[in-house]
Amino acid sequence: MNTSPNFDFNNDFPPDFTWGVATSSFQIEGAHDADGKGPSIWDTFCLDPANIKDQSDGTVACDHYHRYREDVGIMASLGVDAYRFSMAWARVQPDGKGAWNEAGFGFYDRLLDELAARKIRPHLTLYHWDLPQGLQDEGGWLNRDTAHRFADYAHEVARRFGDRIEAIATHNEPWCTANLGYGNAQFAPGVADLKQSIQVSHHLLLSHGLAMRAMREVGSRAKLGIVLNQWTADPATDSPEDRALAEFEYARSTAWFMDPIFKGHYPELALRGHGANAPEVRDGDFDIIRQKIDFLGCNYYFRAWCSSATPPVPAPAKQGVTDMGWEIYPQGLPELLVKLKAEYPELPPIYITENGMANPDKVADGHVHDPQRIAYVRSHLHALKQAMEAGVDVRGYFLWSLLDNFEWNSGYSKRFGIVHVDYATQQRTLKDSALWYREFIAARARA
Ligand code: IFM
Repeated sequence: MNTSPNFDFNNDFPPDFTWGVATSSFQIEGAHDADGKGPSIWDTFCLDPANIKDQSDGTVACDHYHRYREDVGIMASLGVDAYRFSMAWARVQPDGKGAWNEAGFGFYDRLLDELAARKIRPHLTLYHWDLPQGLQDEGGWLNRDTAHRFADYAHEVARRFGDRIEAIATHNEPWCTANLGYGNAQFAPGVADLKQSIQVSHHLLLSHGLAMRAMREVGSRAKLGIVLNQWTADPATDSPEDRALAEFEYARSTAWFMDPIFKGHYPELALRGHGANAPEVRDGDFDIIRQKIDFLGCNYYFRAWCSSATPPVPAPAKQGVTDMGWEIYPQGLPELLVKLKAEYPELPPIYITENGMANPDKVADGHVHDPQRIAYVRSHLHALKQAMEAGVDVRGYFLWSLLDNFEWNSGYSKRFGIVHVDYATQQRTLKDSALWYREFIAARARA
């Protein structure tokens, strides 16, 4: 596949295809204690400088809480149809249970008004990793009760805003919450315990099902679903060991979250592999988890490359790696989507809710030249088109991310935005990729 920024590629996606950009609350909002907001586990995690590569935190981030009008204006100038963002639970319910914070809801109310005024359709994620610290103090996601608190929160948000939002996702990438938050301590709350991480994944899925039920009760017009980070897993060699590793990797990641939602059980291979670390599942849990969803959000960045050798055989990375060190592998996207379609007959319409790359971008003479990102996005859109031509029902694409932002344990050292942010001045500069995306959207096929 040609990945040069200039290879010929027209926007001949369906005319009603949704083009968007994505962000999340903790990564851009800042205003960490404004207007009654409670602390989240990421506020706490950042207090230990050893946790974040550049010792930074989210107290100011992109100051989007105060600059949301400017940021929505940028989106409007790009011509996007939709904006995917998340709500900071601790902003609207400081302790994660009990009293609601009207001032916190006020921010999202104003943001929704601004989006409506610009005709940008909101896609909300309820949970993008910033659990209220108050709930963490009671055991966080390891405590089954947190799933019920999440359902209360989902119900309240749907009741207040459901008719003004196009789509609500319960979770963003629960794999990360479980595996990075509880498996290897790279993310908040910083626990490294395999058994706990697997139990947490079950509580996250349970909370998804409970929240779906709670939001359905409200009966708002928002479409309801979940956002998963997903990948295929390729063996590095043909050896039985590498093949077994790849099968297990797929089962314990992509299938681990898909099977309960669409089949009502965990994948057998992963359960066997987890052995004594398998989660405690109560009677009726899978009935709760297996709710019909209106859409699946798929975040795609890379494939898993599975090598049992020491040292491991590196991924071929024929198209290079991003600034995160992630292999650029657009072909994995259609491979993944076609596989999902074959494996899950009840698969609902899909949105690519995240895709993009980190790049060491710099402003020079008021410009940011990021041909690598343009090539990345183009090649992934080209690949996405192949999946659609193969019959996968994909309705939209959200570029990660609108703005450079707080990249979790990498702090501000990694830039994913199509808009550059100078953190000292909060100056926003459209990168070449933003200008390209604007032209690409504008050239969409007319009906
Ligand atoms: O920045 C993250 C985002 O919060 C979740 N998906 C992956 C992105 C890049 O790492």
